[in-house]
Amino acid sequence: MSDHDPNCIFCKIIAGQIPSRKAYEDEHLLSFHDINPWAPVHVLVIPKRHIATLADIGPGDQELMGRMLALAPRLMRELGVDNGFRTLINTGKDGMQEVYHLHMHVIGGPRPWAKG
Ligand code: D5M
Repeated sequence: MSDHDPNCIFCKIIAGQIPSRKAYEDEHLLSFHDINPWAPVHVLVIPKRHIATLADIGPGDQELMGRMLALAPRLMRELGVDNGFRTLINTGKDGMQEVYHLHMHVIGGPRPWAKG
C-alpha cells in the first residue's frame, strides 16, 4: 500500500493541494473541519498515511487507531465542546463511506434538531 494516493481528496488536503480548515496536525494525523458540518463542531481525524477504509487496517495499525481515538476528547476540549460528542467511522459501501481515506468524524456542540 502506498503512503499517498494522488487521486485521493484527503491525501491532497494532507499535501496542501486542497485547502482545509485545520484543527490539529502532527507527524501521524491531521484533523480539519468537515466541509458539510452536521453540528456546530464537526471535524474529521485522518491518518497521514493513505488507508482506504477501517477494513484495510493491519495489525501494525493499532497504535495509529489509538492515536486517532485519543485525539477526539483533546480536540473537543480545545474547540470548546464541553457537553459530549459523537465519534463515527463509516466503512465501505454499506457503511455509507463517501471518501475512501480512513477518517473519523468527531461531532459536538448543541443539537437544535434533537428532541428534548
Ligand atoms: O464522509 C466524508 C466526509 O468528508 C463528509 O462529511 C464531507 C467531508 N468532506 C469531503 N470533502 C471535504 C473537503 N474537501 N474538506 C472537508 N471535508 C470534506 P463519509 O464518512 O465518507 O461519508
